Amino acid sequence: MPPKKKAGPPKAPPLIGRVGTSLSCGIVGLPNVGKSTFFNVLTKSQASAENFPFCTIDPNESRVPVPDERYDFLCDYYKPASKVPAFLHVTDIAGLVKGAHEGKGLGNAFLSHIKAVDGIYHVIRTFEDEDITHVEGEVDPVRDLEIISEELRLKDEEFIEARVADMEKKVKRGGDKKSQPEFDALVKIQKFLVDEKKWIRTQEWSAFEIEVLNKYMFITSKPVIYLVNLSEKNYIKKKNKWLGKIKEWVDKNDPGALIIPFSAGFELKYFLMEEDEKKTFLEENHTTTNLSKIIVNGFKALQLEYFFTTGADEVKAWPVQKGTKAPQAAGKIHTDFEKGFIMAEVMKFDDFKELGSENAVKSAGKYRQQGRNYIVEDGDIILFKFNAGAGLSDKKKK
Ligand SMILES: Nc1nc2c(ncn2[C@@H]2O[C@H](COP(=O)(O)OP(=O)(O)O)[C@@H](O)[C@H]2O)c(=O)[nH]1
Ligand SMILES: [Mg+2]
Repeated sequence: MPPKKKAGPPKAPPLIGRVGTSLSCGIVGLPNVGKSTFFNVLTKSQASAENFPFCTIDPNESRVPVPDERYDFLCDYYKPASKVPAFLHVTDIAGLVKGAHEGKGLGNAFLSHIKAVDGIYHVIRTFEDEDITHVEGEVDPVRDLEIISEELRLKDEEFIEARVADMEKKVKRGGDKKSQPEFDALVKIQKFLVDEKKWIRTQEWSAFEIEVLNKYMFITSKPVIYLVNLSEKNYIKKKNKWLGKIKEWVDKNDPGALIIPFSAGFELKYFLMEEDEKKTFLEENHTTTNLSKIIVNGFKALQLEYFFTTGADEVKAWPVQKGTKAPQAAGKIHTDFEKGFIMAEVMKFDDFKELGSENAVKSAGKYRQQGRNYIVEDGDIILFKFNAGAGLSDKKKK
């Protein structure tokens, strides 16, 4: 396991990963820890809560609306004909077992699924239930964390060893000078991953190193959220003997990573209740469902955010990667918007909510015209102005 890191403020995750907005989180863990229960309740409950058609891409793949009070407010305000929230794509990946990296269980197939996702929900089991076998015998989530994390690291190890050996031939013996910088970066990554047994996401990398990392999409470079599956009773009491040990392990090995306790059993029971029953149940138990928190944080972990376009026709959330500039954000709506970009007229959601209307925001001088270098902020309400002819010809139309 990676040795202890010096304590310090958690670092912002580096921008490692695929570019795009249809990024997905995969649910990973040992068998029988509650992954599928969680996946099913997540996709079904969000589908009904948002009154949005349940969208199945594949039995193990789905997309769930990202809950957001700002979006709800805008929908209430405009009562638009069409409403489109932001979505998080989620994949239920079948259980990994010890030795998966060398093909145990259905090993390699599962690992290729993990390679295909951009973020990981690592589910660990703390609930006891004699009827539900634990592959390792008894319940011990810290041991399980070690097993899964090590399988994932070993898969990266196997990959990088092969890649370094291959490039060594080209660079050292074949005289391929052009590949030297990439080779050097890979050797550095290899030392970190193989010799120090650390995960790529726990280190800061240079821009060039990130470029190399993004060429290969290592599993340990993906952000992880730890989901602790508690029994219903423990979840309601917010108590379980493993919680402290899990936090200790995560702080030591994956500093800054988020741990979210939940209960798949509780969420399932809650989902199956009648609407009026739900409210009383939560009140009586002084508790709440944790699914929204899990979705919102999964979306954030992928370095995604969104801006809104609003009106009587449509209220829509448009996912963009953090740090996206106005013309590229406009390009999400239509490529012509980017090509012919003139400006972005931006209202902050809080101003809109506080002042009550677009006109009031304008009168208060808070409706801003922003240029090409404006970096879009999460929750911005934007109207793009663009030159409609710019996309059609190279010459600028009047
Ligand atoms: N007691 C209890 N059982 C659970 C809980 N979550 C899942 N299970 C049960 O554990 C078994 C395995 O769950 P499943 O979601 O299929 O696990 P997976 O193999 O990780 O996908 C099923 O019988 C579930 O009903 C929980 O929070 N409490
Ligand atoms: Mg399953």
